[in-house]
Amino acid sequence: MEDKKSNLCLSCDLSTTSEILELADQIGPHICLLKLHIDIVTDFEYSFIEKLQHVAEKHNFLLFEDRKFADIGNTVVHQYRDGVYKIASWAHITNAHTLPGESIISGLASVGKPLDRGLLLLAEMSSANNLFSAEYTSKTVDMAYRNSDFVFGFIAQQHLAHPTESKDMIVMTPGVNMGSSGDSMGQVYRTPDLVVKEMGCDIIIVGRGIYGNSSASPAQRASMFQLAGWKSYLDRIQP
Ligand code: 6AU
Repeated sequence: MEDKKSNLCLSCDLSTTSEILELADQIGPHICLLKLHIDIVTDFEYSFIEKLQHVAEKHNFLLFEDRKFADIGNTVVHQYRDGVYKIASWAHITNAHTLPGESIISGLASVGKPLDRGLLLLAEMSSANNLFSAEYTSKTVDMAYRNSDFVFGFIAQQHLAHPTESKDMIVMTPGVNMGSSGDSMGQVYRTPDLVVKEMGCDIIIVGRGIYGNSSASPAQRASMFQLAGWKSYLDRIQP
């Protein structure tokens, strides 16, 4: 983030490997992180991962697989490590729901920690009328701090503090756009300024705001989000 003056994560929800690689290369200079849903890629082959890693190294960003694990420990071990995608072998960061309880974290940690990976917990969501409650969020925060050798932050809509721990965790926030308040399927958008400066979030996750319908190019849009996100961040930490 510091090196690139960017707290922008591209949510690269495209379904072919060529589109992803092209967008990653165009947007690469503006982002600190690229988030994928690898299971929506229609022409996946493992060689794609090597190509993506090459682009990530070229532009100095990390890879985040938005897998939202949500099963028992033993099952998530396999989902994270095995199968076609071998997520743990390439994704620096992944995320999980805490609904199944803390064993989901120990399962994922058994695979991810030896590989120096990190986990985000879903503590809140951006979608309208979701079932997250203040109690669920606060229990998720507790779980994160109990497992802070592997969990380093949250997917959430605001800064989340622990009642007694002073160390901060990172908050990555989806549902960010400019000039749109949502989509027709329940997504709710807020601006970079609102989420970073007012709500205390650290990283903005932006998908269609960058590559959706617009007269500006994705690189121009990404540059706009990078500048807006970073300015809001600096305004917050050095007012
Ligand atoms: O900017 P968008 O609306 O095109 O894309 C938002 C991205 C999608 C969602 O799967 C994801 O962010 N997301 C998440 C994540 C990152 O876990 C949680 C959430 O609450 N809302 C949300 O949109 O790839």
